Amino acid sequence: GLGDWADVSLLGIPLELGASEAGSIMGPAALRTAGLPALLGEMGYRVTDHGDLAQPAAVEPGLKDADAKACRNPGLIAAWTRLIHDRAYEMAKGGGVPVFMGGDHSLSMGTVSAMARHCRDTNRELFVLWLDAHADFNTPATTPSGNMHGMSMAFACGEPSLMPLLGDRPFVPVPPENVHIFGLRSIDKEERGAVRDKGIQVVDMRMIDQASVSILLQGILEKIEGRRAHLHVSLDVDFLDPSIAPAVGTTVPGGATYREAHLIMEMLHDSGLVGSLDIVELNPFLDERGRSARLLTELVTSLFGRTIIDRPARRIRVA
Ligand code: 5AB
Ligand code: MN
Ligand code: MN
Ligand code: MN
Repeated sequence: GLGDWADVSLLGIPLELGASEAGSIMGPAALRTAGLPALLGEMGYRVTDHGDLAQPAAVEPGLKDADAKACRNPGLIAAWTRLIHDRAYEMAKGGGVPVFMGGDHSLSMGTVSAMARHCRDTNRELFVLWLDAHADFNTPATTPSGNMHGMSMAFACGEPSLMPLLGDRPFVPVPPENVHIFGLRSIDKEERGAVRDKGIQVVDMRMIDQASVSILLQGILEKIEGRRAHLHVSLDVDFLDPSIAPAVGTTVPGGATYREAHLIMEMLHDSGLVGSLDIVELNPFLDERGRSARLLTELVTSLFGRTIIDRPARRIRVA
């Protein structure tokens, strides 16, 4: 986990083809402008910035005709998914903590499948914390929009109709019971049924209001602690309340507050369980003077152990 790992590998993934609103192609540049690599370096991490992936040429996605028609940009998303998977898998093998700077959330098809494959190689259990207003559990058959950033969690859990996107790479699904969606407040009718039937773990905003992020996240971390586990955190900007993070094309009111978001990152750091991170859906074209990019950068520094005052790196028990 993060506690022991002094190396951080950054990769920019300027991808916006999975969303309908253009602009998240600029996400990696905004995170660099906000100082993410430099701040991690100042904190004492050895940071390797692998730069940005270059847009690949479209491939034959291998989906059934009706499914390909229901999706936007399937040939390009398939090409990106394979490229991202290959790079993410190499980064995981190289050691250190990979941080993927998006880019829209369809990039997680590549990153999560790569972490699952790496975990199988290294005999670890993969857990995923999906910090998002949405479940991203649509399929080509259920999508209301055709946007593939709304399908990435379904893909990672092994949705058969989406499997061909990975081409000839070995596909390792994430067990749905290891997936924790946190912050949910917008879900489509058929996603709701799929999430329930698969046994995906969900903390919705109403639970957060009633029980607090602290108690709910602690419950998740306690389930993972003490196992040979790798926790992949996928942070969608729309998890945050739009008043603090306006730079996202899919805002939903009633998101996490500034302190809730920091507390989550601080607790994740103290857990020592985090092995990789996606920062997705940042759309700098919609930002206000860089404030969302700056907030995300701050949140990442909290995840990497920045504290308000010096404190021993351990969990503060609540109950
Ligand atoms: B995001 C919606 N469920 O499928 C769909 O931002 C929204 O990565 C998906 O969470 C939002 O189009 C995808 C309506
Ligand atoms: Mn998402
Ligand atoms: Mn979302
Ligand atoms: Mn979004």
